[in-house]
Amino acid sequence: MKRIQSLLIVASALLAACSDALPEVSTEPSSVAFPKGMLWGAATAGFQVEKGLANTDWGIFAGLPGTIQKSGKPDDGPDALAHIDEDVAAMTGAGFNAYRLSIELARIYPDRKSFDDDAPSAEGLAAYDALFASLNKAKVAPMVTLHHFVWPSYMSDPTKKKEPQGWERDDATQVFTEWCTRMGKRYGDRADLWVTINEPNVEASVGYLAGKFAPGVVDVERMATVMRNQVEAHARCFDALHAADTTDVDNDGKPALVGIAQHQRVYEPADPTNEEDVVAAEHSRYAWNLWIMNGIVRGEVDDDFDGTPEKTDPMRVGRADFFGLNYYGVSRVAAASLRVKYLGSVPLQQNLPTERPKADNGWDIYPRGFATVLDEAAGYGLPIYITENGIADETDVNRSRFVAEHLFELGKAQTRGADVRGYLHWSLMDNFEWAAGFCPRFGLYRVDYTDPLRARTPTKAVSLLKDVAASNALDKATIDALPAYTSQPFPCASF
Ligand code: IFM
Repeated sequence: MKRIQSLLIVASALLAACSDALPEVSTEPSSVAFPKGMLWGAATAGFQVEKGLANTDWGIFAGLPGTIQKSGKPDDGPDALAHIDEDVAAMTGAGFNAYRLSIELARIYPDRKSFDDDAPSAEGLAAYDALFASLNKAKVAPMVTLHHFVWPSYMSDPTKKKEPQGWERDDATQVFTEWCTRMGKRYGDRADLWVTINEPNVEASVGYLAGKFAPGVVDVERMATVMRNQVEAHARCFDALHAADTTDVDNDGKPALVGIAQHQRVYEPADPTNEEDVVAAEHSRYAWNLWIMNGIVRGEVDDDFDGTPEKTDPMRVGRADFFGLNYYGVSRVAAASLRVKYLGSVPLQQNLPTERPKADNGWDIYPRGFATVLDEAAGYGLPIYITENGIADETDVNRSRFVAEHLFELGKAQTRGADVRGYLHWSLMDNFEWAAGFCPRFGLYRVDYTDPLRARTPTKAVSLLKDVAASNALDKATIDALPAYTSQPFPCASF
């Protein structure tokens, strides 16, 4: 059985490699159309765009020597909570009807006592109330993320990394579930779309294996514990939100839709003719793209990541109303590379030896890979929201083509059966890109960090997205008229 699987893998990898080498196929449609009611918008995360979150693990981590490229300080970013109306006007100016944001636990409950007593910060609540009010007034639907990489320092402290942190802690699931209940009750009358955890796979692997994200741990056992606990915490948060949020904001008969935002990549073998590389790439795909979704959709418990679940947990079955898909590109896997328990080989994504153009952080620009992960996601039979897709492009030479080509793949995937309901570009504006500091500029709106007012300027992709959102369609001719990609020297770090 295993042998047949390997042969199939080799065959499909060869086919994929060949199709990559082929010129654009002539059966390409001349245009794609998107479904009525499609959500168009952009995404951000609290810590990346707000100020004043020093009381978090990332606040501490960013102050440690050598953690952030060019020692960037999170507070020097776009200061979004001081620019709410301006940013919401930027959204409506781009024709958007949706915005993905995160609410920071540390802003609402700055210390452990305030959390335990359920004594939220009035200032913290007022800030998010104002954001929701502005969005609701502008008829921009919020999609709310409840955990985007960041814990309050009373839950995770990178200066004490020998102790269990964040999701490793015994009380993490209980704290997170309580957080979900409280936010569902408070903001359920303003939001119907919820993301429990952003990119659990990235938080676990980069924070607990690569050591490049808070809390800066390098330990595969701890990484595996984090992932197991994230699945359980997501399932409990799913139930808590459904119990707490019973207001149907848009009157569609569904008070709350709850999902997770997965960072999906294409995992390709370093050498597609080498069976070991093919098997290693397939295992990476399983560990990073499928393991969590299998856990929360089918209830699979595969604690040793070997691809054969030990059991099914009924309390985790069906805990996703949608698949939140973040797509940026491709990773390569070589069987001979660093081998790690549970994961096998460690995939690489920066400066790959390929002909593909590169973004400023050295990631391959690979719109065809979007088709691969969309088809993979469609296999779960859930509605799909693109919760992130974007490019680091300081000089604004590649973003428009990047957006257009990805949207074209999205349109084609829909005709193959992917039920995509929304596209939220990463990001609305330039922001703090974690360990890479302010180097990568992912913003649709460029932020002038030298300006005390942090002026925002639209990049060229804004008008392109606006046209697509207005017509709910995209012509191939529009893409053909755009300049070809330019690979820049990539000065920015990557995870
Ligand atoms: O900036 C991040 C975001 O926080 C999570 N997804 C990937 C983005 C770009 O690296």
